[in-house]
Amino acid sequence: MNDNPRFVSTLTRNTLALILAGGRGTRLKNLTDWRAKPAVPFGGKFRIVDFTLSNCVNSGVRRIGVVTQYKAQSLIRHIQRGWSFLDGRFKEFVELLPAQQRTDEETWYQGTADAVFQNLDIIREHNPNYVLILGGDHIYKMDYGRILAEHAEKQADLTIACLEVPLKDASAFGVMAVDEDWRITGFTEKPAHPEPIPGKPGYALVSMGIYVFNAKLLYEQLILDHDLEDSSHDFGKDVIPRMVASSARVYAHRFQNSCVNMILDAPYWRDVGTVDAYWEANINLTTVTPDLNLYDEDWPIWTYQEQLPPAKFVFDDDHRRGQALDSMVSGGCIISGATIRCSLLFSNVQVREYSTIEDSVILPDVHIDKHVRLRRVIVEKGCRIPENTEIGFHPEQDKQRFHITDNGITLVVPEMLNQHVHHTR
Ligand code: ADQ
Ligand code: ADP
Repeated sequence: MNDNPRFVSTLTRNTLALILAGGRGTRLKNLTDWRAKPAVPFGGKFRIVDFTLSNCVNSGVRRIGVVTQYKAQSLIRHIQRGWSFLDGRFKEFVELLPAQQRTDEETWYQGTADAVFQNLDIIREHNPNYVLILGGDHIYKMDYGRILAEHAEKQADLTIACLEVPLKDASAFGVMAVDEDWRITGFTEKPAHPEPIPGKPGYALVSMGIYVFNAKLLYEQLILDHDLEDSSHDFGKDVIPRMVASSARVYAHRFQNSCVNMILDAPYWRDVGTVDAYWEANINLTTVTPDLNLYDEDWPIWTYQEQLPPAKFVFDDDHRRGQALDSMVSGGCIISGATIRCSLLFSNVQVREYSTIEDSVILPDVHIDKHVRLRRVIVEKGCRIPENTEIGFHPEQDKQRFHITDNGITLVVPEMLNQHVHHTR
């Protein structure tokens, strides 16, 4: 390890992070009808992108650009409200980089490399030594100082964060081969038949879509790529395989959690990109020992939150108890004579008497009337669930109105209830 005591902080201070937050996230179905995937609420009070942003801030990488594209309004508003605390006097900022503004062409960003290329002049103005490119779609805690340190020590041109996944899942990722020094010797984006790790059959080494580039080399590579007619202008498909095939020094960095206590907090990196994965990751937080520790004081997850009163649990007129068991209930909620089990309630959810909610994820500003039963349901922001509704008990009937996944999770959005919500928050 380099013996300069300021080694890591010098690296993080000289880094510009770019969060690619333009992905559409179609597999989240109606949850991304009105917002980009990074803006989808997660964990009771956060948005998905808050995890990547918090990783940056907690790592000391505090010059951050967020590249937006698809349905960005909700994301932009969230970032403006929640992430303007960084202080320009310390050269810290979160800057929004919307598509369509920096180009003469009438096109939006093409691939991920194009999204960065189109912001090249802005990146250059900040004059970083390193550019850290991140997706805005994953839930994880990672200290980017470690990957930067490894990058600098190995004198790499590009370092890619990686982890091992079961071979059967590997086709969804960029799959790499490395030598004994972790230098990448092969890289294929989403191969149909991924190669296993030598000596570890059943597993492949995959890219997390997290890249550290030496800034000058990144500029060269993007300009080169932009001029190539047969390029789809994507990091995974074009830029990385080309650099690996050339003599560039491309290294892999093994992902480790930011957390000190590795036993309690095993490495966690989740794509909550499908309705089932989204439900599972949210519900997992309500368990006694969730896979993701949100109580880690050394690694707080920052967000925007409204000032709301604490959750309230009251008896109804018939002396029925309002209660929540094995659940998380956010601020502004009122549970009156209803029972909540194994569920996650975001803010400002009201549940009235004789209702029961089980194994469900309820997004903000939902009102649930009397005698409602919900099981294995995700309810979108702003829904009003009328008296006597049952969802999750009669699949054939539910299928007519709602979206049901292969695992039997029902997604309910206002349009499916014939409601048009006026969003004021
Ligand atoms: P994917 O996630 O499939 O694979 P992609 O769809 O390009 O790649 O998305 C990467 C990130 O960029 C996402 O956060 C997405 O929201 C965002 N994004 C996509 N297009 C964008 C655009 N035009 N403008 C702004 N943002 C955009 C990538 C790598 C794989 C790697 C996986 C890990 O290509 O090699 O294994 O990530 O999840
Ligand atoms: P978020 O909760 O993610 O911040 P909002 O629900 O506030 O997002 O909506 C983001 C944008 O999409 C707003 O412009 C809002 O008016 C619009 N929108 C959201 N949901 C609906 C809907 N069901 N019908 C019509 N417009 C909607």
